[in-house]
Amino acid sequence: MPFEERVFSGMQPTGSLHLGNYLGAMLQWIELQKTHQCIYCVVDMHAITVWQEPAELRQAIRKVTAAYMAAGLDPKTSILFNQSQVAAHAELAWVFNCIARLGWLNRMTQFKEKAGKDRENASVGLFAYPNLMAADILVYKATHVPVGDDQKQHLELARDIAGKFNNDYNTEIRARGFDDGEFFPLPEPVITGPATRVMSLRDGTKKMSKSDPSDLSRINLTDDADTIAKKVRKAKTDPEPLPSEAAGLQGRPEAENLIGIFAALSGSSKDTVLAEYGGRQFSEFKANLAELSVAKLGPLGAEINRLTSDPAEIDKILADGAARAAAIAAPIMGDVKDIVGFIRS
Ligand code: AQP
Repeated sequence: MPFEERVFSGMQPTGSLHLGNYLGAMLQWIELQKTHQCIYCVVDMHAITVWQEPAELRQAIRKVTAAYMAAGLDPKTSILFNQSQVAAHAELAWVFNCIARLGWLNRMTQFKEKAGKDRENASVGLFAYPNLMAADILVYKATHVPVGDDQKQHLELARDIAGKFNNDYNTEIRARGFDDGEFFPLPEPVITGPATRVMSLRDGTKKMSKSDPSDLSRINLTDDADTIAKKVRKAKTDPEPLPSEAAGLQGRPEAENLIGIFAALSGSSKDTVLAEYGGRQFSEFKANLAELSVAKLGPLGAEINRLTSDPAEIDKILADGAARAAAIAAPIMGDVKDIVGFIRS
């Protein structure tokens, strides 16, 4: 039986959301809302895989929730909640810890990057993070996952886990009436936005990230107009004028990144932007990029600040979303328990 199409995605409340999160994932989330049942989560359990100050984490959960809504997520149409309120995520993650193989996780490049040289000191949670991510998706039998390019490998792992579960427990799955033996769908990444990989403003070879120690490397969604303009002005470039065609961006990662950001924010293509700015200096281009960024992100930041000024309302929205999410997850988790051989009341 084909699976009903369902969308799941999430972001970590590990700091301020930035332009990469917005262009790489959130714009697609908002679009998919028009055509699909969508479940959007603030993944606070993922956040604590590295140390978070509890008081800051609480604020960050609310701020990320506000950012989702400011970007256009409608908590009545879609389900919006924070992960730790739905226990089924942790329950299924444990089952998946027993399905996934160490060798699979050892290949995850994000763990290598985040653990760095001090691997022995990384939390077990950071290593097992992709298993929890697979559980986040599959506990709702979600079929589509809109993410930025950096999450591709984790999505492949989620597909491997779903496939191995379907295979290992095939007899039990069929015995419970899933005649084709497919209990979990193999979730598909949706990596389609205007800028699936936004790079750091300080280094065009590194992705823009919340955890980059340099605030100048990213545009936060709540930066004020002066800060946005300053960051664009200070963005690293090279000494050449801009090329007229995309081929001329080869080997110029900073130029390519800024052109990509301009194209995404203006809803046009890199070719169109280059046709206009080819042969011109970065200073002129940057002035226009700063103006465009402020025009697009200024209202978003103001709305995030307005929404976060009412934490009780945000908490109410999260609790309502968690109850709706838990209702979808409960029967699926119940089936999983039966399939693996647990006894439940
Ligand atoms: N630079 C980026 N370009 C495009 N998409 C991006 N995403 C993140 N950075 C970029 C997408 O945003 C979603 C949420 O990401 P996350 O918060 O769960 O974690 P992350 O990918 O690890 O993001 P950061 O900013 O790099 O956070 P830290 O520094 O805390 O790890 C995902 O869909 C991601 O692809």
